Amino acid sequence: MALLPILRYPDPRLHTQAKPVEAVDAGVRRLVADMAETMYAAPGIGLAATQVNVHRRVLVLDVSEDKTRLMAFINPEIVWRAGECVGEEGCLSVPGIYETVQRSERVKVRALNPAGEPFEIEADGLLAVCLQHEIDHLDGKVFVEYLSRLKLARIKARLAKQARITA
Ligand code: GNR
Ligand code: NI
Repeated sequence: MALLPILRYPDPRLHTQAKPVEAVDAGVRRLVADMAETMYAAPGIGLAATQVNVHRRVLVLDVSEDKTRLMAFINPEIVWRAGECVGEEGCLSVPGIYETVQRSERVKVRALNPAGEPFEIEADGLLAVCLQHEIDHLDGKVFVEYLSRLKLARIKARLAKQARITA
Protein backbone atom coordinates (compact mmCIF):
# COMPACT_ATOMS: atom_id res chain seq x y z
CA MET A 1 0.00 0.00 0.00
CA ALA A 2 1.03 3.59 -0.40
CA LEU A 3 0.23 7.01 1.01
CA LEU A 4 -0.88 9.36 -1.75
CA PRO A 5 -0.36 13.16 -1.71
CA ILE A 6 -3.62 15.13 -1.30
CA LEU A 7 -4.27 18.15 -3.57
CA ARG A 8 -4.91 21.42 -1.73
CA TYR A 9 -7.55 23.99 -2.68
CA PRO A 10 -7.32 26.16 -4.84
CA ASP A 11 -5.43 23.63 -6.99
CA PRO A 12 -7.27 23.74 -10.35
CA ARG A 13 -7.00 19.94 -10.66
CA LEU A 14 -9.67 19.72 -7.92
CA HIS A 15 -12.11 21.01 -10.56
CA THR A 16 -11.66 18.03 -12.88
CA GLN A 17 -14.77 15.99 -13.71
CA ALA A 18 -13.85 12.36 -12.92
CA LYS A 19 -14.60 9.70 -15.55
CA PRO A 20 -16.46 6.47 -14.82
CA VAL A 21 -14.40 3.35 -14.07
CA GLU A 22 -14.83 1.03 -17.05
CA ALA A 23 -13.59 -2.20 -15.46
CA VAL A 24 -13.20 -2.89 -11.74
CA ASP A 25 -9.80 -4.55 -11.95
CA ALA A 26 -6.71 -5.02 -9.78
CA GLY A 27 -5.59 -1.44 -10.52
CA VAL A 28 -8.86 -0.07 -9.14
CA ARG A 29 -8.59 -2.31 -6.05
CA ARG A 30 -5.03 -1.03 -5.50
CA LEU A 31 -6.31 2.56 -5.78
CA VAL A 32 -9.05 1.79 -3.20
CA ALA A 33 -6.44 0.31 -0.80
CA ASP A 34 -4.07 3.28 -1.24
CA MET A 35 -6.92 5.78 -0.81
CA ALA A 36 -8.07 4.00 2.37
CA GLU A 37 -4.56 4.12 3.81
CA THR A 38 -4.28 7.83 2.89
CA MET A 39 -7.71 8.62 4.42
CA TYR A 40 -6.94 6.84 7.72
CA ALA A 41 -3.48 8.43 7.97
CA ALA A 42 -4.75 11.98 7.30
CA PRO A 43 -7.02 11.34 9.33
CA GLY A 44 -10.31 11.86 7.51
CA ILE A 45 -13.71 10.20 7.26
CA GLY A 46 -13.78 10.17 3.46
CA LEU A 47 -11.60 10.62 0.39
CA ALA A 48 -12.41 11.01 -3.30
CA ALA A 49 -9.97 9.93 -6.05
CA THR A 50 -9.99 13.53 -7.36
CA GLN A 51 -8.20 14.60 -4.15
CA VAL A 52 -5.27 12.31 -4.95
CA ASN A 53 -5.18 13.52 -8.56
CA VAL A 54 -6.81 10.39 -10.03
CA HIS A 55 -9.78 11.47 -12.11
CA ARG A 56 -11.87 8.28 -11.92
CA ARG A 57 -15.15 7.85 -10.04
CA VAL A 58 -13.89 6.14 -6.88
CA LEU A 59 -14.42 7.14 -3.24
CA VAL A 60 -13.76 5.62 0.16
CA LEU A 61 -15.21 6.51 3.53
CA ASP A 62 -15.41 5.31 7.10
CA VAL A 63 -17.77 7.19 9.41
CA SER A 64 -17.55 4.59 12.23
CA GLU A 65 -16.30 5.57 15.69
CA ASP A 66 -13.65 2.86 15.82
CA LYS A 67 -12.58 3.17 12.15
CA THR A 68 -13.38 -0.45 11.31
CA ARG A 69 -16.09 0.14 8.68
CA LEU A 70 -14.31 0.95 5.42
CA MET A 71 -16.70 1.50 2.52
CA ALA A 72 -15.67 1.86 -1.11
CA PHE A 73 -17.91 3.20 -3.88
CA ILE A 74 -17.04 2.88 -7.56
CA ASN A 75 -19.14 4.87 -10.08
CA PRO A 76 -21.46 6.13 -7.30
CA GLU A 77 -24.75 7.74 -8.31
CA ILE A 78 -27.30 9.46 -6.11
CA VAL A 79 -30.57 7.88 -7.28
CA TRP A 80 -32.87 9.45 -4.68
CA ARG A 81 -32.66 12.26 -2.14
CA ALA A 82 -34.99 13.70 0.51
CA GLY A 83 -35.09 16.46 3.08
CA GLU A 84 -32.52 19.09 3.94
CA CYS A 85 -30.01 19.47 6.72
CA VAL A 86 -27.19 21.85 7.64
CA GLY A 87 -23.96 20.82 9.24
CA GLU A 88 -20.37 21.90 9.63
CA GLU A 89 -18.00 20.35 7.08
CA GLY A 90 -14.26 20.18 6.71
CA CYS A 91 -12.12 18.86 3.87
CA LEU A 92 -8.64 17.36 3.66
CA SER A 93 -8.09 19.56 0.59
CA VAL A 94 -9.02 22.72 2.54
CA PRO A 95 -7.18 22.17 5.84
CA GLY A 96 -8.22 24.18 8.89
CA ILE A 97 -11.45 25.52 7.34
CA TYR A 98 -14.82 24.44 8.81
CA GLU A 99 -18.03 25.91 7.42
CA THR A 100 -21.73 25.14 7.47
CA VAL A 101 -23.18 23.63 4.29
CA GLN A 102 -26.74 22.67 3.34
CA ARG A 103 -27.21 19.13 2.03
CA SER A 104 -29.95 16.58 1.43
CA GLU A 105 -30.80 14.83 4.70
CA ARG A 106 -31.16 11.37 3.17
CA VAL A 107 -29.78 9.90 -0.04
CA LYS A 108 -29.89 6.57 -1.80
CA VAL A 109 -26.64 5.80 -3.63
CA ARG A 110 -26.05 3.09 -6.22
CA ALA A 111 -22.44 2.00 -6.90
CA LEU A 112 -20.13 -0.93 -7.55
CA ASN A 113 -18.08 -2.55 -4.79
CA PRO A 114 -14.38 -3.52 -5.28
CA ALA A 115 -15.55 -6.93 -6.59
CA GLY A 116 -17.40 -5.08 -9.36
CA GLU A 117 -20.82 -5.99 -7.96
CA PRO A 118 -23.62 -3.40 -7.85
CA PHE A 119 -25.08 -2.40 -4.49
CA GLU A 120 -27.40 0.27 -3.12
CA ILE A 121 -27.31 2.02 0.22
CA GLU A 122 -29.78 4.38 1.85
CA ALA A 123 -27.93 6.82 4.09
CA ASP A 124 -28.72 9.57 6.56
CA GLY A 125 -26.72 11.59 9.07
CA LEU A 126 -22.96 11.88 8.65
CA LEU A 127 -22.83 9.07 6.06
CA ALA A 128 -25.30 10.94 3.81
CA VAL A 129 -23.35 14.20 4.19
CA CYS A 130 -20.03 12.51 3.51
CA LEU A 131 -21.34 10.70 0.40
CA GLN A 132 -22.60 14.01 -1.04
CA HIS A 133 -19.28 15.74 -0.17
CA GLU A 134 -17.24 12.99 -1.90
CA ILE A 135 -19.48 12.73 -4.99
CA ASP A 136 -19.15 16.52 -5.31
CA HIS A 137 -15.33 16.06 -5.42
CA LEU A 138 -15.76 13.57 -8.30
CA ASP A 139 -17.75 16.29 -10.10
CA GLY A 140 -14.97 18.83 -9.50
CA LYS A 141 -16.76 20.65 -6.68
CA VAL A 142 -15.20 21.58 -3.31
CA PHE A 143 -17.54 22.36 -0.35
CA VAL A 144 -16.29 25.95 0.08
CA GLU A 145 -17.79 26.76 -3.33
CA TYR A 146 -21.26 26.62 -1.74
CA LEU A 147 -20.36 29.62 0.44
CA SER A 148 -20.95 33.30 -0.38
CA ARG A 149 -18.36 35.06 -2.56
CA LEU A 150 -17.30 37.12 0.44
CA LYS A 151 -16.74 34.04 2.62
CA LEU A 152 -14.89 32.25 -0.18
CA ALA A 153 -12.64 35.30 -0.72
CA ARG A 154 -11.80 35.35 3.01
CA ILE A 155 -11.04 31.62 2.98
CA LYS A 156 -8.76 32.01 -0.06
CA ALA A 157 -6.89 34.83 1.71
CA ARG A 158 -6.49 32.66 4.83
CA LEU A 159 -5.25 29.69 2.80
CA ALA A 160 -2.75 31.89 0.92
CA LYS A 161 -1.42 33.20 4.26
CA GLN A 162 -1.17 29.63 5.64
CA ALA A 163 0.70 28.54 2.50
CA ARG A 164 3.24 31.37 2.97
CA ILE A 165 3.83 30.33 6.59
CA THR A 166 4.28 26.61 5.80
CA ALA A 167 6.44 27.29 2.72
O1 GNR B 1 -12.58 14.18 7.02
C1 GNR B 1 -13.57 14.77 6.57
N1 GNR B 1 -14.53 15.19 7.43
C2 GNR B 1 -15.77 15.68 7.04
C3 GNR B 1 -16.55 16.30 7.99
C4 GNR B 1 -17.80 16.80 7.66
C5 GNR B 1 -18.26 16.67 6.38
C6 GNR B 1 -17.48 16.07 5.40
C7 GNR B 1 -16.24 15.56 5.73
S1 GNR B 1 -15.30 14.77 4.52
C8 GNR B 1 -13.67 15.07 5.13
C9 GNR B 1 -12.62 14.34 4.30
C10 GNR B 1 -12.62 14.89 2.90
O2 GNR B 1 -12.12 15.93 2.59
N2 GNR B 1 -13.23 14.20 2.00
O3 GNR B 1 -13.31 14.66 0.74
NI1 NI C 1 -13.24 16.82 0.91
